[in-house]
Amino acid sequence: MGQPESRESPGAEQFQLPPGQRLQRGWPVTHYGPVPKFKPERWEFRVFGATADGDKHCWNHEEFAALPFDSVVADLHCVTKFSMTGAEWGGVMARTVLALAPPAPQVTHVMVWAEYGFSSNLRLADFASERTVFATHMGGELLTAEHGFPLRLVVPHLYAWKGPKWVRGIEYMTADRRGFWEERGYHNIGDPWREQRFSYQEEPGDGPEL
Ligand SMILES: Nc1nc2c(c(=O)[nH]1)N[C@H]1C(S)=C(S)[C@@H](COP(=O)(O)O)O[C@H]1N2
Ligand SMILES: [Mo]
Repeated sequence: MGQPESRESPGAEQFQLPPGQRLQRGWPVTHYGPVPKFKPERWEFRVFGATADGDKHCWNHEEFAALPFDSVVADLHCVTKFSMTGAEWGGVMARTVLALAPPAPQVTHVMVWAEYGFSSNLRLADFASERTVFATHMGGELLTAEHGFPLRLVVPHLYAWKGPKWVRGIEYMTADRRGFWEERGYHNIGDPWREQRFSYQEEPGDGPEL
C-alpha cells in the first residue's frame, strides 16, 4: 500500500486521494460492453426481492424523475487507478428509494441491476449511506449516454465499479451474492481507502465463497 497522495487545490484546502490513485484530467469513459439506447416508454426502475411488503415496486421514467432531488459532491475512484474528484452529482438518494420501497428486516445486501444484466452487490449499509445517490445529473447537466444516462448509481466511499451506469433497479437480498465484476476477480466490498481492489485480497467474512 502506498501513502495517500495529497495535493493543494486552488482553494488551498488539502484533499487526499485513496492509496495508489492518481488524478485524471477530464472524465474518461470506462465500462464493459455497449452503451444502451434509452427508450423512455420502455424504461422502468424496479425494486424487487425481499421487500417489506412482499410486492415489487416500479417507477416509470416520469415517476422516477418526479422523486425528491438532492445533490452530493463526490469523487469517482476507478480500480484501474484514476480518480475524478469534486463532481456534483444530482439525483435521487438511495435513502429516498429505501424509504419509499423499504426492504424486509432480514435484508443484508442489495444487488444493483443495470441494462444488459450488469450488476453490482453492496452491503445494505453501503447502499444506505447518506451519500449514495442514483444520479441523473453531474455538474448541473444531464448525464451523457456514455456516463450512464438516464440513471447511474454513485457510491462515493467505494470503487466506481460499485456504481452501475444505466441502472434499472435493485434487488433486496437476505444473503450476499456477487455481482458482475465481483465474480470476475474484483473485491466483494471495494473500499478504496483500504485498497480492496481484488478478490484475492478478501479476508474471511468479506464475501461469499468464490
Ligand atoms: N453498467 C455498467 N456500469 C459501470 C461499469 C460497467 O462496466 N457497466 N463500469 C464501472 C466502472 S469500472 C467505472 S470506473 C465507472 C466509470 O464511470 P464513467 O465511465 O462515467 O467514468 O462505471 C462503472 N459502472
Ligand atoms: Mo473502473
